[in-house]
Amino acid sequence: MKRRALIRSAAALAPASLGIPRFAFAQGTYRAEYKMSTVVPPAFAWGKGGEIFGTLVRERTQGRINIKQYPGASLVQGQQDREFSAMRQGIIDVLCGAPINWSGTVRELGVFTLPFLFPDHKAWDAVTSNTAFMDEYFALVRKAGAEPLAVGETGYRQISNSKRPIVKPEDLKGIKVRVVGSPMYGDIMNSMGANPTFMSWADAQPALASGAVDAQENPLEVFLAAKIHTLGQKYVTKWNYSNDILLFAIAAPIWQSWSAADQKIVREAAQDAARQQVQLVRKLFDEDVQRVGALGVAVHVPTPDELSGWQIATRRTYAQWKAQINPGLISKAEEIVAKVRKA
Ligand code: X2X
Repeated sequence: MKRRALIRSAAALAPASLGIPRFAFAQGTYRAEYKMSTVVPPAFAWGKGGEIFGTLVRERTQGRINIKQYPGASLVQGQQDREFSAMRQGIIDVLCGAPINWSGTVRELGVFTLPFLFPDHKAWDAVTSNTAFMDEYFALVRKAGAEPLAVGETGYRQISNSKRPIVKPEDLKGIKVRVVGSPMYGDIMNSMGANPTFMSWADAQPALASGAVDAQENPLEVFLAAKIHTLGQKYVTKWNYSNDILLFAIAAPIWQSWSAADQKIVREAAQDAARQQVQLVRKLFDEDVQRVGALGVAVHVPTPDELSGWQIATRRTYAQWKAQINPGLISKAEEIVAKVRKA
């Protein structure tokens, strides 16, 4: 037998017959577990996306890569705004999260969350599937220390509150609203007349229950899965003001420790998981007015005129944050959106 053929047949036989660990054929040393952080558990489309990803990777690598999900951002004690820096410190290996939560660490990744940037899913899809745009965005993720694999969708964020229907900006006056630790969301709420307060998701629920805050904003799939109506939230306005991506990414040193073949498997698994996750979010989006309404919550769907009222109220904040986040890339997103609007 020729030497090359010998090696090939030895390699084919090795794992089973010689008891050589499967990872011996990979590039680096593989860990027994890779830690993935998600803010919410698999009962939510977001957490489900993470779960699907982990399962697909485990199946397709025959267990070589074992991604374990830690929901509730428990690897950072619920402080979701620490996820990205914890990833850089080696505490988190796998991200399945919303860049809005990382705005204190990597502000330039927050290009998707500007108020009313994406009027509808068609616009959102046009930007997130634009190769040139996403290449540029992914280069920023790489520069920040992670290998980006795929984007899912966290979902359009809607406001809910315990006080009154929110139809026009004046209605938000004096309403204390919990927002995630993003100064941009704070500014948006201020510009709409509300009184924002920053809080982690873990702290938000008791604060709503006790009445320490009057309002919150989240995709309605989160409202439903977390049963926010049981926390005194009686009014919802479906104003579709912000829709972040759900970024699937791997800490750079971990990514580099995997073989090229495994990298390919993991990337494809993330893309498949993201596709399924987006489908889940969209299905819930289509049903949410009816499902939230069925809980006895008053859901207001703004008219186009009411929507432009909100947009006007946030225009200055939009411009300020566009300048601070990434004006070049955001201009490109605006151009893509303008093009599909005309089409
Ligand atoms: O905390 C929230 O509101 C949540 C779950 O939507 C995020 O992590 C951004």
